Amino acid sequence: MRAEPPLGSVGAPGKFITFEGGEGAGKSTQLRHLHERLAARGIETVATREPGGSPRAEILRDALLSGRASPLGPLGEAALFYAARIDHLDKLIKPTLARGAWVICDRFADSTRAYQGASGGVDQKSLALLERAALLGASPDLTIILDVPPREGLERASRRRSAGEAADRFEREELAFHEGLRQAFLAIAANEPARCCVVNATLPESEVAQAIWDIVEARLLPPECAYLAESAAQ
Ligand code: T5A
Repeated sequence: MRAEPPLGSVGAPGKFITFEGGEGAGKSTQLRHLHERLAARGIETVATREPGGSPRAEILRDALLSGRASPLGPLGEAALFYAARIDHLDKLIKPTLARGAWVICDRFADSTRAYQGASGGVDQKSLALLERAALLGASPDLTIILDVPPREGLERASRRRSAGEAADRFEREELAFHEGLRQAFLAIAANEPARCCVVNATLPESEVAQAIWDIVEARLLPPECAYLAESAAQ
């Protein structure tokens, strides 16, 4: 049986931060910036991603992003994203938080809500059941939602791909699918303001990084903690 302690603010000493948004919003780029800033503060941090993040979840990532799982339909794919997430939580996220390190993760459950739910058409009730069974109350302490118009994000993602590399199964969806995603992420942020912050990701990379750092400092690093971390880093 899986252990039940909730993550983040209620259950574990470490902090759990997720990055969400559409294709090419800059999540991986900003994850790297935040990792560096936290390290400079002396905070041990593990950077990870979804789908994936543990060896078994990486196998499912391959099936999901290649499109081999798409004949299962959006509900079947959602179940696979959750199968991967259960392993990722059990093998990496929960043990890391439990020993007091922080976890920063490129995508998490909000992506399933947006991609398979709002844009993929899986009904909210089925997704909520999957989420409840798999997460057992676990939730990020903070979710940064990087907001960028889908056309711009898709152009960035396509520029970044090396010549000859194909778009993945979700990048190949129509623009309307990506517009729906953007609205879904904004709706999640509006519904859960205590957990989510929207950042304008059309700004230059360094400005986005600074905006994220300001949020992390204000929400997760109380002044006395920032002082201690600064002393430890010297
Ligand atoms: N998925 C995932 C689901 O459907 N359900 C789920 O439950 C989960 C977890 C994962 C796919 O799986 C789907 C969603 C996705 O389609 P992925 O390969 O992990 O796919 O890729 P994504 O998460 O979609 O991320 P991307 O690779 O598209 O982009 P990022 O990480 O958001 O962007 P990044 O940092 O790589 O930047 C893209 C380019 O833009 C530049 C960068 O240098 C890079 O070239 N850039 C900027 N340019 C201008 N201004 C800025 N501010 C910039 N920031 C970055």
